[in-house]
Amino acid sequence: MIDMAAAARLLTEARHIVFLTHANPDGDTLGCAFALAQALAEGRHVQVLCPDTIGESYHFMGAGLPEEPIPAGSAPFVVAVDVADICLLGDLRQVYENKIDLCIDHHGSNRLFAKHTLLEPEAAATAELVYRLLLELGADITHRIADCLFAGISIDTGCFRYANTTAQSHRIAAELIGLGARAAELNQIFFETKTRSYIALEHLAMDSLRFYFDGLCALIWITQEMYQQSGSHEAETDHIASRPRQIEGVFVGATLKERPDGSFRASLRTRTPLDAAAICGRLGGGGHVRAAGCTIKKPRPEAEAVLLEAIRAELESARLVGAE
Ligand SMILES: [Mn+2]
Repeated sequence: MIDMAAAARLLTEARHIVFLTHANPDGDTLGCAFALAQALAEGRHVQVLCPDTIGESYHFMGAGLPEEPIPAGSAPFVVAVDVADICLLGDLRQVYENKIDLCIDHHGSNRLFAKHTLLEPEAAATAELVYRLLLELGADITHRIADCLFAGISIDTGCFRYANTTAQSHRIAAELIGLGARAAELNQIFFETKTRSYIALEHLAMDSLRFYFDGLCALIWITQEMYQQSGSHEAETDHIASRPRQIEGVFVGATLKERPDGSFRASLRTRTPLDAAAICGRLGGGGHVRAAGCTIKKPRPEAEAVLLEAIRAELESARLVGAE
């Protein structure tokens, strides 16, 4: 583990730097990689590598970055950003395993796989560390770099709503806005704008909404037929799964997604004091306290029955319904 000053020294001395993001990349990993690459581009060869396709809403981050690949035969300084575990590097793992010089991260679960690690678990986003690192480097924080880092903080804090949001998150975001970050525009892109196919799918799914246990549980279905009708796909369903829990009085929001093989993926979202991981654990799944999932290999009516039974058991152990 190293501190901010030591990390800054390592980056200053490097001439060729490769920045690696995690697979299934989000705004924090991409924002950090592109902010660092832009801030360090002058007088160096820099490159950002991402194991997966970068979503269209993030394309602005790489704009203006010189497309100069690292010269062949050189051994670049390799930096992983927002990567807690080597497994999260996807296809890049084979190439860079044991070759990562520096990891900059905020996950308390970081496996310390890099030669040097700059880690701050209290930070809501790696972008908070990268901002302070750029100050340490005396880098010129352009409005584009400010956009990248603001996006990282906003996305990792759920638009400054999650419990991980701190005074530091707000302070750094405020400084980034002062440096030209387009806060309102970026938040609209990431938290408001939805595709038409997403809205069509959400409409169909919400139409299937049913309440159970006197309104303590709300359940929706997403079927293969709904994907076909809406033109949407499973990657777009994450946000839909959080909708049933938003309803007043609901403690368990359940979404049953039909798989192409006819099995169902249950996504559960709960409120205090209900444990989503405990419900899913009864059916062979798991996850976090407020968000968990499991796979149910049964036809539709039975799938619903076993899930409701697991929910009932958890409602009873939390004494929200009386045992029969
Ligand atoms: Mn992050």
